[in-house]
Amino acid sequence: MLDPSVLKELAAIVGPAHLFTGPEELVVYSYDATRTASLPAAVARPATAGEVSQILLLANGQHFPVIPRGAGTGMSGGSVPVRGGLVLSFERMNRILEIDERNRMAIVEPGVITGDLQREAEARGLFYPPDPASQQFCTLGGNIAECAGGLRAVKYGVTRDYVLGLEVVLPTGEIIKTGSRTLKSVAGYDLTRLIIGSEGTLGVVTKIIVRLLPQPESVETLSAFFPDIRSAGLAVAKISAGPILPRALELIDSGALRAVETYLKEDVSRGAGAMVLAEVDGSPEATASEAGALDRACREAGAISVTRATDKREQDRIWKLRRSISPALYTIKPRKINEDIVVPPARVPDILAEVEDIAKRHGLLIVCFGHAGDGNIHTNIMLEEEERPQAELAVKEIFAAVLRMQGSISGEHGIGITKAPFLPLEAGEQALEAMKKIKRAWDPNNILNPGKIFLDNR
Ligand code: 2HG
Ligand code: ZN
Repeated sequence: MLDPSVLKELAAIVGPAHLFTGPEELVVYSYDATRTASLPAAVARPATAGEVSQILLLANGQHFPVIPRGAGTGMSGGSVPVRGGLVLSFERMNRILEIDERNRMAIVEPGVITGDLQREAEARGLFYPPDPASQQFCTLGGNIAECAGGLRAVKYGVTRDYVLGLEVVLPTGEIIKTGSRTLKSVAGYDLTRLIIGSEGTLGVVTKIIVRLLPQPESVETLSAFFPDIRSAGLAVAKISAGPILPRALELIDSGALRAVETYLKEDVSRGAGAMVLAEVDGSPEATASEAGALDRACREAGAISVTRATDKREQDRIWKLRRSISPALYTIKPRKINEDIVVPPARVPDILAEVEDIAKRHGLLIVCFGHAGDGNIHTNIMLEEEERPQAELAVKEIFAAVLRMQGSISGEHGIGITKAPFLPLEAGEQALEAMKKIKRAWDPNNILNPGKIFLDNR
């Protein structure tokens, strides 16, 4: 609940048309892609950094939670208002302010849809590489909060590799700038990187400077089908250890293949046991020769068939299939616990074998797919509600195996609420305390997105 006098002040800051308190509106802003929901007391849609600053000053004085929210496509509960309070939604701060072609940079507001920036860049012969599977719906502000990755991360890196600077409103209301409009800068602590991936717990991003690359001249996509996940894993390991760095290297197991085929009503795999998708880019000569080498590597690992596509429409069809897996999995069972574990790339076959073993021992269906080229596997435990206890045991065992292999419990979805109980296992007590100290220093009243990352930040 927010005090009526607070609601009045909020309405005065953003304008009454941009403050919502009606039950239907609150429901819309209560959940993310984890399908976990918790109602906020109100939703505000600010239009400027100045308005965000006034809101945070008010929240800091009155001690109510503020939860920044992009498009709600997050996969760890990062934008779910678990302690009520005020959701800050950025639908009105959705402008691409500038594309600086000469310096290959763009200045955007946090509510810009990632796919819109990609299209605008492309129209100018430029390229914004980070491509989370939800790129047509998610926002750059949300991508920064969780340090989103995507399919091209294996070659091009993740969101943090493209952000040069930010405008951020601190929980205590100050508006600061981090980084600069340059490709390099070592002027003081790297606050840009501290904010990226901090899941909206340290500051509210109101402006973003990103780096763009030249659009690659040519792109070639390979789809390879395998009899089983082992041979597909072997192909990934072979390619990862070889001299070619594909811009995407994805693995899809049989469960994910069947789900997406049902969802899209298309028989793409003709009963294959696994699929590997790879993409290379560069000059036409280089892509042709690299695609040829990857084709051979897949066949040597046991591929049943390999097809190559240079046609954009065919490539879009293939990637649509891949990007549809996450929602398609709900055709198998009503619930999913999706993890985004990441291991050193050479351990991909080992972690796949471990997960298969864990699934067998607990009698669970665990679907594996994703960014195998950079070691990031989406392990989705598909379940009926009554299977939850076994699923929770399986999660613990999967994380233990990942940490034994010197991996990480989250490659790109963040800790949020779903992984908060497990962060201490990976970070260790002292590093966790160092993180909490930062949180306490920046947000002394714990108003910004409380209940995320840490189970308790005192
Ligand atoms: C993807 O790569 C997303 O498709 C979603 O990160 C993954 O649902 C998932 O597990
Ligand atoms: Zn992913």
